[in-house]
Amino acid sequence: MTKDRPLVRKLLLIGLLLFLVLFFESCLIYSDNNHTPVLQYEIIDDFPHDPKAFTQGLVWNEGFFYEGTGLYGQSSLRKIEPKTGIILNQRNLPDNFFGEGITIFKDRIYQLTWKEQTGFIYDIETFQLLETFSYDYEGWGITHDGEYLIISDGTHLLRFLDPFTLEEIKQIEVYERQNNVDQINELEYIQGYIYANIWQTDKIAIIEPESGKVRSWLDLSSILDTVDVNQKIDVLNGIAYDSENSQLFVTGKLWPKIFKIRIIDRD
Ligand SMILES: [Ca+2]
Repeated sequence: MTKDRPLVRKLLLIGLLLFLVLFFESCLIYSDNNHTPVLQYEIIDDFPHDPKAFTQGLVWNEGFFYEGTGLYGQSSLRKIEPKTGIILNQRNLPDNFFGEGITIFKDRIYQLTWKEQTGFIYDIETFQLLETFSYDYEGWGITHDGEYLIISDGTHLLRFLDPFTLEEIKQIEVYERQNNVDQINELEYIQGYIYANIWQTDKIAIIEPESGKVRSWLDLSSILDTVDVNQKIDVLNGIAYDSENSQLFVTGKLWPKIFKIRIIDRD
């Protein structure tokens, strides 16, 4: 019996070590699962942006930026030449409408308004108003996934609408771990994910459209450090994507530049 004791001790020690290794490993996996990755980016290029444009919607379509601007008395829809920033076409909203997000679906431009519960649909070539529609929530951002319009209302909800009947098909709740992510603003659907500005932050959430889970973040808080800013600026807002050339563009309200960026470490 006494001869066996060192062996028992050895076995117990090995068992304890094994337990500790497995315990700490599981802790590491647990903490990794709890961590939402923050992606790095680099600036590829920049383009002029009207520093008076209170950007509420930004889209790329066939070589041009389309922008929706806000504020009462200053809201507009614009087509812009990227290199020069020249406004090629502009339609102003009536003074009592605060323009919000825009998206382009099958040659029709959809534009939301903030508290007016009214959406406008225009012809992409002429900017002629084709249709108006109404909704019973605040209009913030809009994009589409090729099938449905996707709309944010400043909460953590994203609503999916039929682009023809404007009927609401479903909603998803956006969350990170157990917490809702609200103040969801300008949107862009990019390669199967919804990219969303979060109001009053310099962050973009990258959201899984089925579950609403934020799978990663893009932190753009230092992107304006590269530019001399002499005038008042507001928050990051405006994401556009050139799907043909896989190019991502971002800007902000009253920002003097639109940046073309590349995400470095996609997870
Ligand atoms: Ca957009």
